[in-house]
Amino acid sequence: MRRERLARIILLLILIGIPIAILGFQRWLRPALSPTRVIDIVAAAPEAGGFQPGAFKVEAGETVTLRFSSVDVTHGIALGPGLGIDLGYVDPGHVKEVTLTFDRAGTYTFYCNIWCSPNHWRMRGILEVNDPSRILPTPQRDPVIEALNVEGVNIDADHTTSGMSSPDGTPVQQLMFAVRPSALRGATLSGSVNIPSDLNVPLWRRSHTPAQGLALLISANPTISKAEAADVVAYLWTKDASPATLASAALLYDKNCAACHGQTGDGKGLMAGLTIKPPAVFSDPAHMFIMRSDVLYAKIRRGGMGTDMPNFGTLFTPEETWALVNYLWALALDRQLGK
Ligand code: HEC
Ligand SMILES: [Cu+2]
Repeated sequence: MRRERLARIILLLILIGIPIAILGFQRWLRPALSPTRVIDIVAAAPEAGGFQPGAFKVEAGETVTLRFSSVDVTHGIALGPGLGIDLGYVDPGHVKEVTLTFDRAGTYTFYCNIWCSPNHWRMRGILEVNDPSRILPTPQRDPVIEALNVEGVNIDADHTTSGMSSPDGTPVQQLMFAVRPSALRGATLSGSVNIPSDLNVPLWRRSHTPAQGLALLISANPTISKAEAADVVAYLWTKDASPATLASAALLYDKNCAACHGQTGDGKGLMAGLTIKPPAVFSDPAHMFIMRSDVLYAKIRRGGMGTDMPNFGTLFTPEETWALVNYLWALALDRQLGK
């Protein structure tokens, strides 16, 4: 009788004790033994609370271990901008961790990069790095967006092809292409065409539309056909991106953009029906011929205004954003990827 009770108590101790011991090890002992601070972050779909904690602070120079776990579905965990950290999938009940030291003050974003729910793209948290020697956090000014403000460019202006004319005054019907402009064909044509000097300046192209380039090219080559001129413009707008840049942009695009904009840029991603405004169609050259690279850049970094286009300025570096812009041109203008 007595023995039986003892056995029962021991069994109970084992049943309760082991989980508590494991939990205790993870929660208290491991952080206490670890030379670095361990921060546990629990991921849940945004409607179930998102990341907990959603924001935290570390000191510059401090080494911290971030441990991500999921309580509902599989999430993908990445950290940016400029950290190059993508922890991949975190399945429910599993843990992925990373140990790092931030050498400078700044604000970083940890975010989910797989489509875990319709609200997936709201799934973000803030990691603030304090530098005790410098009280103010580094300001996040973006010279490209500031220049657009100074120029008076409205990056939210409606420039869909259903409008009568594009913001730069080009009548839209002029931009309906019978044949898709092709950077590939343009590359072979470009040697025999008179290319106005502006068109060879990357900064000029960045702040002008392909439609403006097309007009310049046609006036410098009176005998060229519109289709051929469009091919040459397609070549000029895509020639500077290296295959490596496009390959890394493709990874970012597939994870962060394709669910709305479609993998080929056709605007028909899985989430496309759920956005307030339809996602832009990058594979439509008529749409893209009236876009400017710096405006695309600004839009990606700042996001839309109540359109469901998320802001990515806290996720990606300026370089990563330009790579994405180049990738959009590649989708629009038939630049072979990886060549
Ligand atoms: C949740 C859906 C969603 C995701 C994810 C998304 N977008 Fe968008 N995007 C939109 C919608 C909707 C619009 C159209 C409304 C607007 O311009 O604000 C848009 C517009 C844009 C525009 C403006 C283009 C134009 O012609 O006006 C750019 C550039 C853009 N997205 C790039 C991206 C990139 C790059 C990514 C990934 C890093 C991305 N988007 C992810 C929904 C999304
Ligand atoms: Cu997600």
